[in-house]
Amino acid sequence: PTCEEDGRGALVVVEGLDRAGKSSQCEILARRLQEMGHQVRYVRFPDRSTPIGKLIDNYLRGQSQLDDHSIHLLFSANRWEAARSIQEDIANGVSVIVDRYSYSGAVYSAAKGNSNLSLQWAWQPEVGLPRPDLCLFLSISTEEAARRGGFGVERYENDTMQKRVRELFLSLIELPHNDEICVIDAGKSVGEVAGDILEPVLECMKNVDAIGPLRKLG
Ligand code: ADP
Ligand code: 2DT
Ligand code: MG
Repeated sequence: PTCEEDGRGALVVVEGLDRAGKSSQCEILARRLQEMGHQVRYVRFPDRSTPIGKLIDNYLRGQSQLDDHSIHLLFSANRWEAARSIQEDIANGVSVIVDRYSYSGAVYSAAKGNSNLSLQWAWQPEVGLPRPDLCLFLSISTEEAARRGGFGVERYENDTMQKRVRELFLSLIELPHNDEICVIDAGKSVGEVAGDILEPVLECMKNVDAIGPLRKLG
């Protein structure tokens, strides 16, 4: 038996810097919610399994060079190609936990040193995508994140980029329309962070029917 038989699912996004603990927390959260009897699907962006995702994967691994605008739009297209199935799941009472979404999309592109790509320009392709009911921002300092392991070989995994990304994330969070963002201290232990996340998620899942149908990003 599930608790959502009559209602819709919730769209919950987890955002943050590289090594903030997003993927670990998404897995724990999805498992816990399932154990509680909820229907849950875990989605991550970029989804490297699709044709568009393969182009993104090549780019991130340094196997291809792409114009900054072009790769930016591919990241967005990778969300658009998943939008319908997310909407359908939500309508059918399945909650969808998303590992990175539009905030990463806008912030990483705008953080690139030599691109003239503004945060405002970068946000535009996201307009109209399913709007998260809750966004959990796993907040961690770049120093703390660096202690969790060295940088890998992918693009964006360097100190300058991470510092710019963090600043831009924080500036997005402060925008007045972003009241659905919940800042989580991701510097705590895995178990503590999981506990801090569960509470706002359950609260959100309880309230989605009062919110009404899934909204769109503006
Ligand atoms: P992300 O998906 O945000 O890049 P991961 O969940 O992959 O982060 O975690 C990155 C690394 O940090 C992994 O080695 C993971 O085991 C470790 N880690 C995750 N959360 C914590 C935590 N709260 N404290 C210490 N290490 C953590
Ligand atoms: P993972 O390590 O989480 O797979 O991220 N990125 C991600 C963007 O630049 N734009 C986007 O829209 C998204 C979703 C962040 C891979 C890298 O891709 C970046 C890190
Ligand atoms: Mg991850």
